[in-house]
Amino acid sequence: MQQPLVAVLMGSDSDWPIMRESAKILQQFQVPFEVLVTSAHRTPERTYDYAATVADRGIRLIIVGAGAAAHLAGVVAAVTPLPVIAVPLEATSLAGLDALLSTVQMPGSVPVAAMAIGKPGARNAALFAIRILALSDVSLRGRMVEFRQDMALSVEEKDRELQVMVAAEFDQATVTLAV
Ligand code: RP5
Repeated sequence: MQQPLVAVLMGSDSDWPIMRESAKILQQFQVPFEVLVTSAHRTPERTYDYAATVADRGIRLIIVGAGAAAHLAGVVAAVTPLPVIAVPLEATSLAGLDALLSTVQMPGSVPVAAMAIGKPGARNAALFAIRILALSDVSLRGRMVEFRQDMALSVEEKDRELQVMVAAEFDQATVTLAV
């Protein structure tokens, strides 16, 4: 088993279907990680103990997903010197806006990097962590370059498919096709 470099924390197991997106990206890039459910409110001592020792165990970055009055990322950032990347999650009738504001409005001197609400945020949290790790890992940087190239190719492929659909549906006296 490899030394985990990234920790993926979440306030509840109900956050896992979204935070799984972070895990999927980390696995895709072969970045070893660990996952943990711990709550700033329901298990404050467990959260403190984890945050106080996580850097000493060789973890380099912490991704934190939480919904509602989302204080987990801020509490962890208050305790650990490691960079904390937060994902606000939709868990109440406020659809994640509550978590976004709780996450992003940190007081000065305690930084938390906040991603978008939900799945895109969970994906981006892992990609952001990978970009940071790639600063000192040439092979990881290579995998990131490849990922970006594949993404660009897939957009071009989708455009080709769209052009075919438009050509089939619309009068070409009216629409100009891009290819
Ligand atoms: C937050 O409360 C968790 O991060 C979760 O998003 C939300 C709801 O938790 P459960 O009531 O589903 O356990 O602390």
